[in-house]
Amino acid sequence: MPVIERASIRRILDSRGNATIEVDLFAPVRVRVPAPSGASTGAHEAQAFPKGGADESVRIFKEELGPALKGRDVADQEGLDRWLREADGTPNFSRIGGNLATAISLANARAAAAAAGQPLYRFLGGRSAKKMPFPFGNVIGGGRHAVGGTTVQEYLVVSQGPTVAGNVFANARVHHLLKDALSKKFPGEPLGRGDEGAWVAKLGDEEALALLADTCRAAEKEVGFPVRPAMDLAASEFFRDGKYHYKDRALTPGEQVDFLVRLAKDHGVYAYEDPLDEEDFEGFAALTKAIGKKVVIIGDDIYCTNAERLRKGISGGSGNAILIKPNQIGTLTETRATVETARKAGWATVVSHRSGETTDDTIAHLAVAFGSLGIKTGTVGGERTAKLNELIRIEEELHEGT
Ligand code: 2PG
Ligand code: MG
Repeated sequence: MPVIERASIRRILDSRGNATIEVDLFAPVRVRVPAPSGASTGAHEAQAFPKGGADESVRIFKEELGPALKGRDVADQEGLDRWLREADGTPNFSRIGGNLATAISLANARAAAAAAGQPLYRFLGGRSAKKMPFPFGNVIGGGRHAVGGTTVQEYLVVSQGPTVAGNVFANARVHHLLKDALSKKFPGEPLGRGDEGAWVAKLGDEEALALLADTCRAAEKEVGFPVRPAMDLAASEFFRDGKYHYKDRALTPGEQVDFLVRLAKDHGVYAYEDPLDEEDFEGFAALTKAIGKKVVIIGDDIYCTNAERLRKGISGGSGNAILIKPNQIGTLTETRATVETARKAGWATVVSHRSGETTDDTIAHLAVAFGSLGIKTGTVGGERTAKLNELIRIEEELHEGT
């Protein structure tokens, strides 16, 4: 395979207006991969940027990593990823920044796929990459992604029809229907949108779920296939002094499990992400024991795409699915190892965007390559539709058998 002839970097905007970085590799064809950033970050995830921010990552790349990339064979992904770890020298990429490592690592995969003349999903997933993920679309939000919204970070719609194109449009239909429902509920009041394009309104947490569940039922009647509600609670963000603090109540971990069991039953919840604090492996296990046969229980902040933490979760039954965000761990090789650990244990994977995104579409390819159950990447907004539209194109390509 070809070698990297040249590498460059620049500081660009993410969707929140913050600085992030973007890496170009020339091998010899140019590939380009930027990196996104989270707001509700897990305590155990890679540090996105070193002290000094994106500027410091740019400096390190220009002075150190960029020149050293020259001459590397793009076929050696694992060697590159090991080298990135060594070059960083910290457990959480705090010296060079997890975003820099992720952008270099994924750009190399893009370069190798280009050299092989294959789309990335096929290059990484082989011939068996043909299952399309269900899109998980954020439609009502709060938490750290919005001001004045729900305590729960995300209320999502998961459409489950036969095609990804149909599901993407069904999710968008729910977003539209919710606009109508919310304008009717709060006549004349302004209606906002959060970082991921979800509606932000003065709703209680169960009220938001009930409204979403009703709207999903209405959409389901129109489209004729299952359209289900889901939630990313990002519960660590409102867990303080041993309790989960909602606007109208504070719940102990045991009460939180009972509350979520009841909500799932009353509103037909399809999936819960981060339903409990990121250190509460027992709470995750109790909830999974209670409803894990019917509900997808996804760990995000608790696992941080980290195979070691996931193994602990698997051995204790703390969930049945894991959220996969490459920049939580920093390299493609480690991301793949985590996906493989999940697969062997029979856990589902959901590949995810970050709240501060770019128009990059790499995660659409990863979700197909990994054979993931889902992809969480919003419903509307250019940086979200970049991934959703790429899924539609991939599906078309798979149909044509190219
Ligand atoms: C999450 C993500 C994406 P952030 O919690 O799952 O929705 O948010 O990128 O802010 O961590
Ligand atoms: Mg999350």
